[in-house]
Amino acid sequence: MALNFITAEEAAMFVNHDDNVGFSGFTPAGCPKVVSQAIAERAIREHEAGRPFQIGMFTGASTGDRLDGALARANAIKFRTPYQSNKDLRELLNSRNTHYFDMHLSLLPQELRYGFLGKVDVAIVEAADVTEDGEIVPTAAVGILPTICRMADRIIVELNDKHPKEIRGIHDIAEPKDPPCREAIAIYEVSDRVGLPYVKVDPKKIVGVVRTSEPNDDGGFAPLDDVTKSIGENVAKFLVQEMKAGRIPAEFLPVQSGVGNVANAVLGAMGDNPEIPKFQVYTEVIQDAVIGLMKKGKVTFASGCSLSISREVIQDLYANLSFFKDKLLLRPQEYSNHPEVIRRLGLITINTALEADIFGNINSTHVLGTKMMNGIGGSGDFTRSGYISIFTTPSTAKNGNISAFVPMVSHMDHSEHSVKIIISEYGIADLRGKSPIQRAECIIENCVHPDYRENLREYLALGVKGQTPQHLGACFEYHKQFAETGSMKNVDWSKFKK
Ligand code: 0RQ
Repeated sequence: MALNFITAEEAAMFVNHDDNVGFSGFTPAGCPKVVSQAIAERAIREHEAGRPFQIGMFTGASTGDRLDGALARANAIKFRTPYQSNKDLRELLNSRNTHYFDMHLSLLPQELRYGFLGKVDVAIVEAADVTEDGEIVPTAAVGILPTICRMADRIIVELNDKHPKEIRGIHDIAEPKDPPCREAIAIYEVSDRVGLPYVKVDPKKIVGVVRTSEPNDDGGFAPLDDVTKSIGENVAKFLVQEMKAGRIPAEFLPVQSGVGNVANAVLGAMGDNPEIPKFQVYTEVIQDAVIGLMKKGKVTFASGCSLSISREVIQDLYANLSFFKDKLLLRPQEYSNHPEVIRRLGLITINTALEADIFGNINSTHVLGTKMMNGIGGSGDFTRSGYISIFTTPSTAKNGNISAFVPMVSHMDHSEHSVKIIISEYGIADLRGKSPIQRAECIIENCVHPDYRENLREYLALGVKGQTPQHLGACFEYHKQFAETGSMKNVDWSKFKK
């Protein structure tokens, strides 16, 4: 069946008001760019004509500005899930002008299949190649692409020639069978393949193919500062200690690392540390640092869901595909983040907290308990099932006026039961085998910024009885004082003293 090449504007006419639309990609990598903008423009025209136009959105994770940003600015979003990090979308959902629900990334494809989230009317997917018999080769990310393509009534392909057709072969595409009696996922080594190098769809569903040459959005990374550098070095130091103590085998364990500057710094520090041997990466987001370490031979294989790398690095990777092709695999998020595989491989998981409490609970998502930042992303998938689950965070935010360590988190994403290690620029809190009070002492002495240490010691000394000495009248004083004065410093506990 011949492919129907159309314009982005023509493609946008296949999307109707109230449709649920699934998008490929994961972070700005692999996301549609031109059809999404054409849909946003269409929404604006419809709104100007006095007609409603909003779509439900399923994505892999965050996307590029030409997808989330454009549709948010056009007020074209009925609901949106899962992770997001676009400024305009964040504003839209925090003002409750769209409905947003946050989900563990590994669960989205199966919950779509189970019918928990409604129908997928249209799938809009970026591809490096598409054939007349329905083989779609994704680009730099996979996300939920296989599931939305299978479930959707209509598929629109954005064929992007910034990604060479020769990347066919770096993807490993499969979908698990659903319960009851789901089969094991046969990934026993980071490099094991369980699927095909393309997504196979019914070609009759491909309503149009739009050609484009648009590159991915390029966030880039902030240069290392003293704080991110120290966090990275502390993570590397901790992992070396664990190896020397025999708790990490000499051949090391595969590593997962989250997204952002801290995550990039951590991997950089692991690469620079001569005591850490060559290692493998089993993660969702492969960032610049991993590619650099692959070139140096320190990372021997990387499996992920997304090549979330800068334009410069992706060009280098494509120019040297023969070097990378047998060292890289991109999988759907259902596989890159699968708890069964994470536990089997024994991953060292490293994610970033927004806020932690002194008893070891983590808030990854909500600023001051109310405003959504980005979402839980894959951090829950990895933390709960990892061999060692580490959280990193700078000890303070906003010029030192926010302590990342508070008496009680204002929203909880990861509980004390899953969090094993917390690391700030000041040091390492090893929470394994410790009671709540021991954890609190360990976090205060090792991770808290010196400006807040004595104040948190005083909180602990308020004399509350019980296994976890949380003072229910005082536990949100840091947040309350910040809302009133703009600083968490020097909270006065005297009125809570017995
Ligand atoms: O604010 O942007 O106004 O300057 O939060 O903080 O330190 O720049 O850190 O970019 O690495 O993001 C947790 C959000 C950290 C991210 C989070 C303010 C701070 C700054 C960002 P500004 P930084 P990062 C893989 C795994 C959850 C999901 C996850 C995240 C802004 O890592 O989304 O781990 N993680 N997924 O000033 C108020 C506090 C604050 C605070 C920092 N306690 N209160 N504001 N900030 N701490 C990803 C995927 O799954 C795709």
